[in-house]
Parts: sequence; structure tokens; C-alpha cells
Amino acid sequence: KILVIGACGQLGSELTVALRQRKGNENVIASDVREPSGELADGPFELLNVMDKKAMEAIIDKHSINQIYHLAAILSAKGEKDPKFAWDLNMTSLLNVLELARDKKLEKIYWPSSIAVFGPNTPKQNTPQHTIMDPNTVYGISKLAGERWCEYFFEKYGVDVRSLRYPGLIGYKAKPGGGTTDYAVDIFYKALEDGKYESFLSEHTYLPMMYMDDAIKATIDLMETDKEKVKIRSSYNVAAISFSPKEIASEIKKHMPEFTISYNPDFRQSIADSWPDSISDTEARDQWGWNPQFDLSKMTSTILKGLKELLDHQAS
Ligand code: VAH
Repeated sequence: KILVIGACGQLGSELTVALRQRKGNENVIASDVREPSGELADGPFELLNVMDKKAMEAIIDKHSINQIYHLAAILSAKGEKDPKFAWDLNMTSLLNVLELARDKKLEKIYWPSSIAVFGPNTPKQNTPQHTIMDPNTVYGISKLAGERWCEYFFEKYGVDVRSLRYPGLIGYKAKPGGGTTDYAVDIFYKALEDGKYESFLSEHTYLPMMYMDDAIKATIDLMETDKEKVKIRSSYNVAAISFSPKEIASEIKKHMPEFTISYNPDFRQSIADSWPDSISDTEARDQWGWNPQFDLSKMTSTILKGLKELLDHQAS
């Protein structure tokens, strides 16, 4: 049985549905600190505060869990508002999962890292798998430390924990929470609702991004790879598309000619400036066949179509 922690989040809500489609509804237990809504409520759910290791263990025992996808975290922008809380939650929750995985001999663990592990001195173009990593956000610091812990628990205790350094994930089915790359989600909602968008990042801010379906495919592909092929036990670079606010706005304009964008950078600009423009993912491609399906054009048309349907349905 699989336990998804953070199942109500932007990634968790779509990954839980995808896992249930593959493994069967009853075999994927969703958990979060708040009640589920929509499709997520169609399967087993447990309220869980990730800081409570005893409660986590009780859920593992109750449902005979043998795999955990631990997706709960405080993201980059929100983390800067309350650094100590972000560090405590991101690290304590990961260590709770890793210790329970070791002590209960769980089969596999998934934990997401992020391009936020890179910092101002990291090469910005085609950032390699192994390079300088000097993150200067609490979120990035916690993800870098988390990668070190994952590799440690694999090497020292044999915990089969796997991880991906996600770029900015662009998914519209669940609103993102507190990220810097979330402008690329907000822009679609505002385009359809207001016909215009004020970007909190400047027009030429290039960032590595990925459509949610590709992120889910990468996650499941990695988790289904034979153990001995998973050579990287910190976290894999994975890449799909890189674009700027100006470029995604131009792509939207192809579908909505009247759409306009303006720019009003805020504190998130300095976070974005500390991250790479593009990522090299040769190890993921070579070791477990990573191959993204969505470019900017396909992602934009897919989201505009899907989000229009979602908003019309909500309005009806
Ligand atoms: C964030 N969406 O903005 C996350 C992600 C690379 C960005 O980690 O914080």
C-alpha cells in the first residue's frame, strides 16, 4: 500500500490520482493536514500532521503501508516569510519518514528535491548533476540538506529512497502554494478570468519549468526503475522547458490575442535570480530513460483548454 503525504498540494493532488489509476483506489492512502476535496476524496484519506512521528507510524501500521511519497513542504517564497518554521517542517518531516522507512523496512520512499538547491555561484546554463550548490533560500537549504540525508539513509541503512530535482511545476488542477515559479500557473488563471496579468518576475527571467503531466511521468518512471539502475541517491536533475514571463505571455497571445502582461517584480525576483536558467539531465536520460513530452506550445494549449473547462464547470 502507498501513503502519499501532502496529497492536497499542487503535485500531491495530481500524483495521488495518477497512482490510484495505476495501483487501484484502495491501495493509495492520501494524507494531508487538511481535508481533501474533489477527486481526491474518492479514496482512502487520513489527516496527518507531518511533525507527529507517532501519528505517521500509526497510519503506516493501520494501512500496512510499504511505500511513502513524501510531498509535504513549505516552498521557496512562503519559506522566506517564516524561515525557522520552514526549516523545522521540511527537515523534521523528512527525517520522520526516513527513520520510519529504516525501522519498518519500507520498500521504497519518494521525496522531491528542487532546482532550488542551486544558488548564485552555480553555473546557470545547462546546470550539471554534480556542481556548486550554494542555495540562499531556506527552502533550497532544506532541500540540499534533505538530499544529503536521503543519500546517507541509502548508504548507511539501505533505505531505497529516490528523488527528483523538480523545476517549476506547472499544473492548473490544484492551486500552487507559495512558490516562486507559480507566476506561470497564475498567468493562466488571470488570462482566462481578467484577460491580463501582472507578473511578479521581470520579463526576461528565464527559469527551468515542467508541465505537471511530465513531472508525474518522471516520478512514476523513477519509482518503477530497477533498484540497481538508480545510481544517483541524492536527487536527479530533470529538465523539460525553460521560458521567461515574456515568452509564456507570447504563447498565450497566440490563443488570446487581446491578452496583455505587465511586470512588477517583488521579493521573489531575487529568489528566481539565484536559480539556473536551464538544467542538464543526461544522467536521468541515460540511467532510467527520462524523456519529457510537453514543450511550451503543447503545455500552453493543454492548460488553456483544461483550465477553461475547469472554470466553466466551477461556474456552472
Ligand atoms: C518553488 N515551485 O517555487 C517551487 C519549486 C523550483 C521551484 O521548488 O518554490
